[in-house]
Amino acid sequence: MAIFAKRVVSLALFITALTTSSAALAHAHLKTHSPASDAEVSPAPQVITLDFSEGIEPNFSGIKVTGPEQVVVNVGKARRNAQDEKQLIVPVETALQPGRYLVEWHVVSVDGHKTKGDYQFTVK
Ligand SMILES: [Cu+2]
Repeated sequence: MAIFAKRVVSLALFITALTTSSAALAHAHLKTHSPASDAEVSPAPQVITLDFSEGIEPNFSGIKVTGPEQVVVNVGKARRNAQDEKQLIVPVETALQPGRYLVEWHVVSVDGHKTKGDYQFTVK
């Protein structure tokens, strides 16, 4: 009987997890980006592109890029790919010197929810 009760509880937890994760799918999660996480790239990228799971609002979305010695990189205004509302494109306005870079992103998806995260890449 106790085993049966445990199974009922774990089934309930499983269903809760499924429901929660499908609700979370409505937010814009970062799927892929260029340069990729922990990539070593050469030449230095002139744009940074981020692909999300949902459409995003470019006016409320953007990135901050920090380079070696905590120097903040000048980036242009984030825009959305005209053909793909899930892709954010950010021009890099200075030539990146070799070193490791931190990209901190924040977006608002078309449903109004905010998400954020960060990753790093290296310029060789
Ligand atoms: Cu959402």
